[in-house]
Formats: sequence, structure tokens, C-alpha cells
Amino acid sequence: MTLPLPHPALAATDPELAALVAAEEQLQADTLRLIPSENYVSRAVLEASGTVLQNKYSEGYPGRRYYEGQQNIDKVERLAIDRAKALFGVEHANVQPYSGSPANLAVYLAFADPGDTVMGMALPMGGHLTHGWGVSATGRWFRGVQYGVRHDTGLIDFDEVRELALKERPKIIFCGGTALPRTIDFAAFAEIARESGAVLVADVAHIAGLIAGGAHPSPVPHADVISTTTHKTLRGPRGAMLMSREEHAKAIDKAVFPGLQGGPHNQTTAAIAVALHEAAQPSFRDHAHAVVANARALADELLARGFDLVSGGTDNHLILMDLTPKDVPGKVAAKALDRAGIVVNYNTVPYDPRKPFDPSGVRIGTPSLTSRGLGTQHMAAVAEWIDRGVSAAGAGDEDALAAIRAEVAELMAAFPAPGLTA
Ligand code: DSN
Repeated sequence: MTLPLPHPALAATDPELAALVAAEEQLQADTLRLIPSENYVSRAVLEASGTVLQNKYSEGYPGRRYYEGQQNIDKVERLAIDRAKALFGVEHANVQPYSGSPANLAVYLAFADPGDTVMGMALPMGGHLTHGWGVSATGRWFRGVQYGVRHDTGLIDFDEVRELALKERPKIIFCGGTALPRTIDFAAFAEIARESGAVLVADVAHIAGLIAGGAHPSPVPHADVISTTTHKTLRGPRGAMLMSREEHAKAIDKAVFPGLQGGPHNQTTAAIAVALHEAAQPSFRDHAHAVVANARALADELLARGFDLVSGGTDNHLILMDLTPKDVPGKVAAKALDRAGIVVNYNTVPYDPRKPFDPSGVRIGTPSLTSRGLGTQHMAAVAEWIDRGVSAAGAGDEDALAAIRAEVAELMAAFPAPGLTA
């Protein structure tokens, strides 16, 4: 199968929308996608996402629904649950959260009351909005206290986290985030949570695929609850899961439904089941390790070109670059790289003197390029393009950006993307 992919019914009914889908398929095929929270899902995951399962209402849980006609849906959801339990080695899995933010909100509903103190990593330090950050409902309805990373190392200071937790006595402590290039020490967080009487939630959205593939330590048995999206390194559909020991199963299930959500999106549940099946294959272990090897190689190549990387490098799939020494703002660089066919996102860096909408950093990662089959031998070229792109951004050199775009497209053409091929 080659592009454009056939969507005959869509093309006949709504050619305008079909053309937009085709354009997006082409864009994803031609560009070097470095946003660390994105990926390419398989054709099988895409097909499961587009099934008649979406026609069905299924409020409740398998065997305990508020609607009839669940003969197949119950089996689909049980399959997803069983596969999640087996893959991550957990006693309980809820596969219904619509996405990561609703999943985390369900955790609040299960373990805290409005006004309670909760603790998480500050958003500009690499945390997530839903870990109690002020502009989020979680920071407005709960009292969020926030930890960060050390200015000198870019690493979490566990003495600071412990001190804060013992002083503030949060109901919930979140670990994990969206811009963390280093291994998360779940055991250290668990010890602090135990000492301070908090529920520890490991938000592993970014690294779930690495954990499944054995390329990052598992939060089991340290975390009380594991929250994850399913569409990042795990290479599933846009969705989420909450996992825990059996003792928390009831509280989590009640919080997701009826506490927060209505009917589960059954087509997504099916696609999650497929992704979990794929992630259980031996080849996924190789893939997860390749993601990390590529990120490490790319970090080394960037360091060799004078880039300043937060924490000095990476242990996982993600690299956070502080472009201050390059004298190019993150947003200017990100937009220029986009014109060069390299898709990244601008991002705050810890202690950023600039504003979040115009920060100093750019966040990149290797999940998508690894899914296309690029290896460590390609990372010098990727770093070189980034280097040339950032320089061209500073100089306003559109010809240089166009030249990079052509080179990127040529390499990408040799590595067909999953989901965009047969
Ligand atoms: N938006 C996600 C990310 O890009 O990391 C986090 O929610």
C-alpha cells in the first residue's frame, strides 16, 4: 500500500475531510517527527480504532453494565484488562479513562477531597499540568505543592522532596512528568510517600512502552497507582489506563465510572488491547531498547555540537535542549525546524527566565523515528540537521531550512512509517 491510503467511503462522503486526512498522512510520512509524546501506531491499532465497537454504549464494567448487548464488548474489555495486567505485572487495570488528564483526575477523586494537599513536580521543571499545577483544575480544586529539579544538576533532589512531603503531608504524591530525561527512582518516591502517609501515583505516560519493553525500571511494586496514557511509547490509540494493587481496585473503578466518566470508548479499548498484544511480543523489547539507544546516541551527537542538554543527557526517550547558549528562543527554533521537516515542540527548561509560551527550550525524543526503523547510525545526521536548523533559525535562512527539508524527506522515504504502509 502506498500513499494516499484508500479511504473510499470517506472520500465519497466528505472529500474535503478526506483530503485533510491524506495531507496529514503525507506530512507524517515525509517529516522527522521528534515530539517525544508522539508515535506511529500500527495498521492493526488503526483498524481496531475504526470499528463498529464505537456504536455501543457500555457504562459499567464487564459483567456489570447498565446497557444490554454487551456479549462482545465485555470480552473486548476483559481482553484489554488481562493483557494490561500481564504486561505490567499488576493486580488491577482499568482501561476506560479517556486520556491521561481524566485518568489523573480519577485518581484525585479516588484518594482526595477538594482542598486537600497534593504534591507533584512543577510543570516548568518537567511535571504535568494535572500534578497540581495552578492553571489546571487539579491546582485550583486541590492545594498543589510542587517540587523541582536542582539548578546545578537538572536532577530531582530527594532530600528536598522528602522535606516538602513531611512538612506538607500531601494526600497524593505524583512522580513522573512530561519533560524528564532521566530514570525515575520509584523506590525513592515510595519511601517518601510511606514516610509522609501519601498515596504514590507513578504517572508513566511517557515511558510506559519503555517499561513494558524492559528499557526503564517498573514502578511495580513501589507505586500505589500507575497512571498512563496508551499512545506515547506504548504505541496504542489515544487513551489511558489506571493500574494498581487489588486493594485500590474498587476506589479506582468507582472514580472512573460513575465518578468521572460515562460510557467507555469501546473502539479505543479494542485498540488498546491490540497495542498491549503488540507490546508483549519479543520484538517490542528490542524496539524499546532501540528507542533509548537512539536517544543516547542523539544526545551525544548534540553535545558534540555544543548543545546544552538539561541534566547533561538522557536515560530514556527524551532530550530537553536549552537553546540559551545558541541565542535562539525555543519557539523560533521549533517553528524553523518545522519548516525544515523536523517536528519538535518548544518547552520550558528548569528555571527558565522566559515565559511558557516563548520559552528557552526545545523538547525532542526518539519514539517515532525508532518506530520507522532508524538506528544509532542515523543520529549524527539527525543532530546535524537540528544544528543546521537552529543556526538557520537564528540567521533567518529559509533556503537552508528548505535544503534540510529535502534531505529529511529523502531519508524518511527509505523508512516507511508503521500505519502508513500495509
Ligand atoms: N501533552 C503531553 C506531552 O506532550 O507530553 C503530556 O500530556
